[in-house]
Amino acid sequence: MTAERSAALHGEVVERDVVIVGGGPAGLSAAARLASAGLAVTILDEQPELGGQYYRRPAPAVAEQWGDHRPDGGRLIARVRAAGAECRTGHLVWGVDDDGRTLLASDAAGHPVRLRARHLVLATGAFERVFPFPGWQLPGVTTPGFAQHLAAGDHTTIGERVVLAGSGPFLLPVACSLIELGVTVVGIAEAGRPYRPSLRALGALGHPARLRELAGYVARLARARVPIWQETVVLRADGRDRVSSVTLAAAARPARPVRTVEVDALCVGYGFRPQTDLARMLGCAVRVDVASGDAVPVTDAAGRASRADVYVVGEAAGIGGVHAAKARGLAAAHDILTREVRETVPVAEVRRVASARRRLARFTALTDSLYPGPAALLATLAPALPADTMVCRCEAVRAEEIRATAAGSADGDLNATKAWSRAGMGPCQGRECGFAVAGLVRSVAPRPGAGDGESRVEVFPSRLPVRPIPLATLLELAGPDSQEGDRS
Ligand SMILES: Cc1cc2nc3c(=O)[nH]c(=O)nc-3n(C[C@H](O)[C@@H](O)[C@H](O)COP(=O)(O)OP(=O)(O)OC[C@H]3O[C@@H](n4cnc5c(N)ncnc54)[C@H](O)[C@@H]3O)c2cc1C
Repeated sequence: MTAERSAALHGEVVERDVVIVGGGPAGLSAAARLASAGLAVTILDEQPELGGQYYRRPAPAVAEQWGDHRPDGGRLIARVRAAGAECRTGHLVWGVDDDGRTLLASDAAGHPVRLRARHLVLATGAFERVFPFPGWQLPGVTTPGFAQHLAAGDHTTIGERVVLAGSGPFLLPVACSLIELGVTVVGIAEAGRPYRPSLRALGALGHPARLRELAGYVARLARARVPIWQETVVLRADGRDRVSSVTLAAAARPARPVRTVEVDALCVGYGFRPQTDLARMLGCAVRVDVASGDAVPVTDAAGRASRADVYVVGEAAGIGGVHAAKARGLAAAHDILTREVRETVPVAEVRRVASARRRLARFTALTDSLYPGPAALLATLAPALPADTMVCRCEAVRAEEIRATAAGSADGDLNATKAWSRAGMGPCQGRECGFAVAGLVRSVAPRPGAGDGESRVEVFPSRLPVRPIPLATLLELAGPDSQEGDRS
C-alpha cells in the first residue's frame, strides 16, 4: 500500500504524540508517566479491560465478594485515566500499513481504526510456551497461566486434583493459588533441577524481596505437602471425556515412564515467550536471546528499537516479570520525554528506574541460569515426541507429518515446513505449536554447521493480520467502492 493508497483507506484516523499497544504493567507505566507530562497518549488493548496479564481485572461480582487480588493494578489504571491518556480497550492492533508506520487496528465492534504517532511503544507482553504430548487436547489439560487466571481472577478452579508440569518459577505461584482455593495439587513436575542448594542459587541472597516471595511459595507448598518432582516431564495424558491420569517421565529419557498419577486437571507450560509480531512487522531488528533461545527485539537500555520511533517494553522485549516490565515502561517514557523536550525528567527518578531495571535484569539472568534453557529442553523433547501426536491443533497436523515435510520437500527450512505441512498456518499463527514445530524440524534437519544451532529457537515470520479479524473490517477499511465491487 503506497501513501496514496493509504490515504484512500476508510475508517477513523488517530494522530497522537505517543501510541502504546498493550495495557499491561509495562504499557500502563509508560502511559501514566507520559500523559502526566502533558503528551497526547493513546493506549490500546485488545482485551475489554486494561491490566494485561498480571493486573487482569477481576469480574465485578468476584471483586465484590472477594476483593481485588491486585489492587495496585486498579490504582495504576486509575492514574493512567486521571492523567488524561486516551484508553481504547477492545482494540486489536492487527497490522501495519505499507507506509511502515501507520498501525491498523479494529475497535470492539470490528470497525477499522488507523493510528499514527511520533513515538510507538509496543508493550504487547508474552504468551505461554507450550510443548505438546499425547493427550494434550483432552478437556482438563490447560496452561498454568489459564489456571492462574481462573483461580486468582475468577475464584474458579480448573479441577480438584491437579498436576502442574513444565518448567520455570511460575509453576509455584500457580500451585499456591490453587491450594488457596482448596484444590489438591498432587505434585509439580519440573523439567529442570532448580530447587537444590548450589553456589549459583546463593546469588538469590542479593535479591531479598524476590527471595522472600519464593520462600513464601515454597513454605506454602511444603505445608500442603506438595511434592516437586525435579527433572521430570509429561509423557502423556489419558482419559475418555476428560483427562483422568498423567504419566510422567525422566526429563533425560522423555520416552520412559516413571510414574502415573490420577488427576482431573493438568497444567503444562514452559514459561513465556515474548510477543514480537508487531515489532517484527514494523521492521525492528531482532536478536537471539542467549538464555531462552527466542528471538527478541534489539533495544537499547530505554527500550528504543532499531527504529528510532519505536520502543519495545515489558515482556515483549524479553521475559523478566512484572517489576521489570514496569521499569522498562518507565525507562521508555523517560527517553520519550527527554526527546520531546517537554520536561526534564528529574535525574534521581531516571537513576532510580535505571537501577531497578539493572537489578531486575540480574535477577532474571540468575533465574534463567537455574532453570533449563528452552532450546536445550526442545532438543531433548522434540526427538522423543510420538509420531501420531497432534502438534498443530488449528490445522490438525501431527508430529510425523511435520518431520516428514521438514526432511523432504521443505529441506530443513522452518517456514517451508509451515507452508507445506500447514502447521502454524491457523488462527493462532504458531503461537501454540511454533516452539514444537521448530524443534521437530531441527530434530530431523539440523542446521548446517550447527554449534549455535542448538541454542536458538526459530520463529515463524510475522504475518498480516497478526490475529484473526472479520472480513467486514477489511471491507470497511477498503471503502464502499470495494464493497460494491465485491458484490458484483
Ligand atoms: C497467560 C499468562 C498469565 C500470566 N500470569 C501471571 C501471573 O499471574 N503472575 C505473574 O507474575 N506473571 C504472570 N504472567 C507473566 C506476565 O506477562 C507479567 O510478567 C506481566 O503481566 C508482563 O507485563 P507486560 O505489560 O509486559 O505484558 P502483559 O501484561 O502481557 O500485557 C500485554 C497486553 O498487550 C495486549 N496486546 C498484545 N498484543 C496486542 C495487539 N496486537 N493489539 C492490542 N493489544 C495487544 C494484551 O491484550 C495484554 O493486555 C502471565 C503471562 C501470561 C502469558
